[in-house]
Amino acid sequence: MAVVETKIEEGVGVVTINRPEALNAINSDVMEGLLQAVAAFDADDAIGCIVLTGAGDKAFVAGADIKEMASKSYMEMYLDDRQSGWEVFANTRKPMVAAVNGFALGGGCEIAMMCDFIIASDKAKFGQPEIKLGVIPGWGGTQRLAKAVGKAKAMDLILTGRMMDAAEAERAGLVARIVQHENLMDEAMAAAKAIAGFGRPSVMLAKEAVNRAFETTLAEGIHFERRAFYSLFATDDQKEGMAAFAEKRAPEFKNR
Ligand code: DAK
Repeated sequence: MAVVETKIEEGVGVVTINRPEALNAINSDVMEGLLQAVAAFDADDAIGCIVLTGAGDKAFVAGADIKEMASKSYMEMYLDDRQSGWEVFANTRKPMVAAVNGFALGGGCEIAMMCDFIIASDKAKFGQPEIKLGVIPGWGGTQRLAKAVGKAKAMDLILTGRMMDAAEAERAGLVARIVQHENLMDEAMAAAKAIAGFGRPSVMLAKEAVNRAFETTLAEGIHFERRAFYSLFATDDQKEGMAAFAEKRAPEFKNR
């Protein structure tokens, strides 16, 4: 069995991190497989949405592999070029949904936050426990967690290393929705299939526009949104979507 498994279902690319015996901790093999799988789905015209999850009942990802990392030197870490792959991962054009089925700790929480939104099982647990290992988050946790939950809770979690459960994560705005553990993949797939069924240009521009909110001023963001909105009137999908509404039928988007 590969440490990263993929399958395609109705326009959704599913990526499963499959190392349950180590709570899906990210070692070199997992990292390479994961980055490669997501990049391939992002480039695939047949894919409209990506779902990322962890194998087994216990963990989404319990972090980077501590045992693999433990003896590394500064230079080995610094010269490891593969880390730039996370920039690509965090900037996919297709939406990416994290289906968090258990522990999402350290790098696991950071990977979930690189996705566009998180659907969590009621058994999920989130945290940035790196402080307990003598380090700090390194895949964007200090930045994305602070933006997601605000300074107070980000400081609490990062400085104490404590975990929060799914309910607290939802209250804090980290999680989009909580579902019963048994229904997690059905719910995540239903959301992803709905997204994959919409017109690709509007989906990708919607994602781009929301992400703008985190990068720029309100006035610039609104300006960007308006121009993106106008541009969609150059697509066949806009004509089809609005005609289908008026004709009381389901639209057939062509991603054009
Ligand atoms: N790494 C390696 N193995 C792990 C692991 C991890 N992160 N988490 C769990 N495992 C392994 C355990 O060692 C154990 O293996 P065996 O002993 O059976 O061989 C197996 O998974 C089951 O775990 P436990 O026996 O510990 O299970 P429990 O239910 O008792 O505890 C736990 C569950 C999630 C509370 C516990 O496993 C735990 O605390 N895990 C570590 C969580 C953690 O500290 N995560 C943060 C890791 S640091 C970088 C940027 C970022 C990063 C790295 C590099 N660069 C820019 C280069 C990220 C760093 C991190 O994520």
